[in-house]
Amino acid sequence: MARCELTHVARSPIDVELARQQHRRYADVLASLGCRIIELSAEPALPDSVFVEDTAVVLDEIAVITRPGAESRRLETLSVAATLQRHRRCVLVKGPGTLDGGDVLRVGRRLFVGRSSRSNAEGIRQLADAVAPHGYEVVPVEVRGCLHLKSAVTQVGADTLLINDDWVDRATWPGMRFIPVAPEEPHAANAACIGDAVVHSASGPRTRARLEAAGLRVMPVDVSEMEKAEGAITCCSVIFA
Ligand code: CIR
Repeated sequence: MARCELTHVARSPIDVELARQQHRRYADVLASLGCRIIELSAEPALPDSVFVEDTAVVLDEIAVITRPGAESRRLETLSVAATLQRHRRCVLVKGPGTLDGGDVLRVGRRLFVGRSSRSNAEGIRQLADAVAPHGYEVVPVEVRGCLHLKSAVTQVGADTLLINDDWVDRATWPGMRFIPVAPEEPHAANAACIGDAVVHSASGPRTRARLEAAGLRVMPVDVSEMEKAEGAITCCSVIFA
């Protein structure tokens, strides 16, 4: 993890043993919410491989295996594809396309995709081609100042998005309700919605208070070591039915 990719975050020492404990606790929280955990083997040669979200976009109908924008991360898709092909028909993003799963926010039958330093127009086009036959529309979204679209916005309720307004424009989602992150917690817009629970980072207590004030049930999880690697809550899993 010490050799992880970093784009908007300064490098600081990562306690790998603590990261392991946090990861175990994260998996336990998902399991407590009814998820069946499929755990992949560690990839010691791939420093960002804990962030499996970036390697695949899984829908009910198919899985799109990405081609991560960071070259150091391309081999991560092999083990993920080998596992996912037991659950879905897999379609691969091919070069020169690049796509990171962290850029893909699904809201109903729409996939909003961040045009980031990791996901390019060709990758987004290939995703759109793969999902169109299944009735999904792909909507490219401009993001600024953060790594991925889901660093800036995630879904926390049927009609509610958690958002950092500095990084993405809420006009992209007309008709949705918004909960803005607390100003002192810019990284707190990343959350995973599982059933009626919102899994959220323990590093965002003020934002958590806003979620709770909106009537949401929040499960805080400490992912401090993943955050030093510019990862967050959604990055550490690929959640599918
Ligand atoms: C990277 O820069 O690719 C990793 N250090 C962090 C990836 C985080 N993934 C995510 O937000 N989906």
